[in-house]
Amino acid sequence: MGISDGIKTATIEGNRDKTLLLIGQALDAGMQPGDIIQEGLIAGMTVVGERFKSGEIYVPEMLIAARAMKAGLEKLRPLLVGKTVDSLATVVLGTVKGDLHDIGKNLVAIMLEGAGCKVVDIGVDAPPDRFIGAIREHRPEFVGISALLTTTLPTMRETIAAFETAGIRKSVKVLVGGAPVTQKFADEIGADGYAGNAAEVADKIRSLK
Ligand code: B1M
Repeated sequence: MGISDGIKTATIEGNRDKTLLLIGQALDAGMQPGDIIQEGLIAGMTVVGERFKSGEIYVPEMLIAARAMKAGLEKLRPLLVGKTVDSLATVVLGTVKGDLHDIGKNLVAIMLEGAGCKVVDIGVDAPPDRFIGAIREHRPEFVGISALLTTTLPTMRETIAAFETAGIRKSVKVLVGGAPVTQKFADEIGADGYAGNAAEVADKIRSLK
């Protein structure tokens, strides 16, 4: 079994210590952090999602796997972020109200910091008012909204509508993303941009600046 398969299996099992140990070994062997995330951690989470969907595992197992993945991401964070200057843009980033998934958002934050953005992370289950407060306080050029549930997609629309009502919509560019989000949906709700994965978000920001 290859080392990325080992990381994938350790993530599926929710074995935090083994995930961290194998990530260390993968780095020592010269594997790139981005490949470790893609072929190990995300590959593992994909299997976890499939098993949950088929009723093979339940929420607690999903949580334990998420904990292993988060620990792995934190270990890799310094290598991905590096010593960049916050010069590309300021981005307020959060997961929409009603949605507790934050691994994808955290990965977006890491990739944005790595690309030289200042990220203001407002966390999960973020109501429109929390976004609006952060926009007023930090004056970002961009706002990133993440959603992982089909049931929280309408809330993404409501969040953008709340920016209009608060009179701040024109002061920021809104980017949306997350597994159920599509370019078509982003267009429908009046977002300025959509990114399919964490790596694409920085490209989107560069193209919209
Ligand atoms: Co949840 N969950 N979950 N879950 N969970 C999913 C999303 C699900 C697809 C599983 C499944 O059924 N196959 C399903 C949603 C189905 C749907 O709506 N269509 C689901 C469900 C149903 C639920 C609950 C309702 C379960 C329940 O309680 N019965 C519940 C909801 C809780 C809530 O939010 N209110 C729930 C809870 C949980 C846990 C708390 C146990 C845990 C989250 C832990 C955490 O995040 N701290 C969890 C997990 C771990 C998952 C899966 C297995 C993994 C998610 C993940 O972290 N993936 C997930 C199945 C899956 O995705 N395979 C599932 C890895 C991550 C890197 O990918 O988040 O997609 P992702 O992020 C990507 C892109 O989407 C994109 O970039 C990232 C990386 O490239 N991206 C952006 C994300 N945000 C972006 C923003 C951008 C741009 C790109 O711009 C701003």
